[in-house]
Amino acid sequence: MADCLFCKIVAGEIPGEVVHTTQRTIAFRDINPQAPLHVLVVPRDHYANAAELAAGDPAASAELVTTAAAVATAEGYDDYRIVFNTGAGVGQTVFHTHLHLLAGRSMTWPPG
Ligand code: IU
Repeated sequence: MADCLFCKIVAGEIPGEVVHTTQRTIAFRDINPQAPLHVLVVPRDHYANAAELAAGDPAASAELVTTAAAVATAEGYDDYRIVFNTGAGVGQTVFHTHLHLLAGRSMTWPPG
């Protein structure tokens, strides 16, 4: 998608600090980390949100989660939070599906 920031990171057209890649996903550090570990896992193909990805490419949807788990393990974290924001009303700002992986600090529930 021409104007999608995360499509451009996937394509290598703009830099991202990539920590892990798989056939269907790439994982890179969030530019504004909210925890000691804050990585975004995105599908290589463009889908606007998690539900559209799950409907359109279930294998990639599952691979987001397995990739996040692999990154958490590689970075030494057993406990982590994974989050999909869906819609501007709950804070989604980039409309290319991305799974937030957060770890390394205590977290409250419910989230703010
Ligand atoms: P959100 O769920 O759509 O709000 O998450 C978007 C994330 O993308 C957010 O945490 C930003 O800090 C992050 N991000 C980034 O890592 N690199 C960028 O160039 C931009 C946003 I713009």
